[in-house]
Amino acid sequence: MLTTNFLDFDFDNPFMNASGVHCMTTSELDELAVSNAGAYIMKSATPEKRDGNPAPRYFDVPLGSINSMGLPNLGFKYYLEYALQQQERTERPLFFSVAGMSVAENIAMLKEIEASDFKGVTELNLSCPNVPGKPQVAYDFELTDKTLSRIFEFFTKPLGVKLPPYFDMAHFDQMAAILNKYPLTYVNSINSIGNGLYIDPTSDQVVIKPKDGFGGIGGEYVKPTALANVRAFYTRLKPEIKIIGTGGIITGQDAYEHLLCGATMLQVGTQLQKEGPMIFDRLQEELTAIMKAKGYKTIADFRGQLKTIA
Ligand code: RRO
Repeated sequence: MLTTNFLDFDFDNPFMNASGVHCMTTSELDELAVSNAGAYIMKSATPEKRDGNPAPRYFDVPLGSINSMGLPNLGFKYYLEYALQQQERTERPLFFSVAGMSVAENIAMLKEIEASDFKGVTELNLSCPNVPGKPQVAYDFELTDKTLSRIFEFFTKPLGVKLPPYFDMAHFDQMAAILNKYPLTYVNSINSIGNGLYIDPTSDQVVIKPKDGFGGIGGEYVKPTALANVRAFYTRLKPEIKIIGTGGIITGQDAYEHLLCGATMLQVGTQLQKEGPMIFDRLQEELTAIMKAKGYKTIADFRGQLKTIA
């Protein structure tokens, strides 16, 4: 019932982890591989291993989460080696995430992916909000355009981009016009809402150490923004560019709403961190129940069919 065709492959269901959650080490990745997630993605890689920001750097709060991890990861080679091993064991495409600290670093990693035997899809993270002194690339429209233009001079494998949330209709229009120039496989909206601030009510203190408590917000807080971004890009991008919907998926109803806005695959961050990989069983049961109640047999029956008021 939840089968999802993406990248010419039938995934059992549309659910995945969001990059960053439960995917830093091979043991976490192995747990996702055997879970009931339809697919999974690795932590965004930089060319070399990074320790990231000082702890505490991730904090669960009642309506979501705040993080300033600072791109801790085990380095590009670690993830490429894992991906090459895993793809020998399965037909299911793997998702590889890269987040270079500069255009040159992104180009260098993508050149290695292009030259390797990697057969999956690469997600270029243009929206990390947490590296001190490094603005989110995709808030700089010219830099995004230049980066993609340089990448598609040589990159021929499937590529998606992870975007930050936008909050203005003019920005949706401008970013969609840039993305439509390139042979992208997908757009993933949204990364965390950057640089929020959460205050502990008893201690009058921030809850994470880096950047005096400022960090990316995820979870229930971000669903309306995520749905708006999914819808805005679904209605503006050429049909070859699919949408991965990420942000505020806690229940089957949230997943259903992302699909109604036009998402093809769905990623779960904050709530996966709270519940662990068993969440994928619950989300599938809840989404299936909603589809049955509404008389839908497949996701294609309602994907993108959001109603507006005449
Ligand atoms: O590692 C992080 O701090 C991080 C990244 Br790269 C990202 O893309 N989104 C996020 O919320 N945290």
